[in-house]
Amino acid sequence: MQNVNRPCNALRLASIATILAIVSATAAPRATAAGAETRLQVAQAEKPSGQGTVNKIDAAARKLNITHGPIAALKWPGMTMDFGVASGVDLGAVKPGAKIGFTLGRGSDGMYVIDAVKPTE
Ligand SMILES: [Cu+2]
Repeated sequence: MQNVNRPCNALRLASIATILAIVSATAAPRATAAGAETRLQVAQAEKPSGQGTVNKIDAAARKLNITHGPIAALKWPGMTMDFGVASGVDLGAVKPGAKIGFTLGRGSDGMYVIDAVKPTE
């Protein structure tokens, strides 16, 4: 159970490398304010989100173990893994077995954390 976060870490690094390659290939010729704004809007539109089933809740550690479907914005496949949960999310509203939709943001250590949760049924 401790190691289930690793596949996502490797994939996350791979997708960061891809993004950096794309940005460095496209940024130089169009380094205008309008170009930067367009890229920002694209980044916001692609905020990572997913759907899954809650397996375990560790309220003290603020972690959820989730079996999630593919997360397209990150090119992650579906998997079962632990996620940290941002402080603004009410874990008291999350129950084992619940089907949820969630969005991901970056924690202070750069890892993805769940920053919003809503039931999907
Ligand atoms: Cu995952």
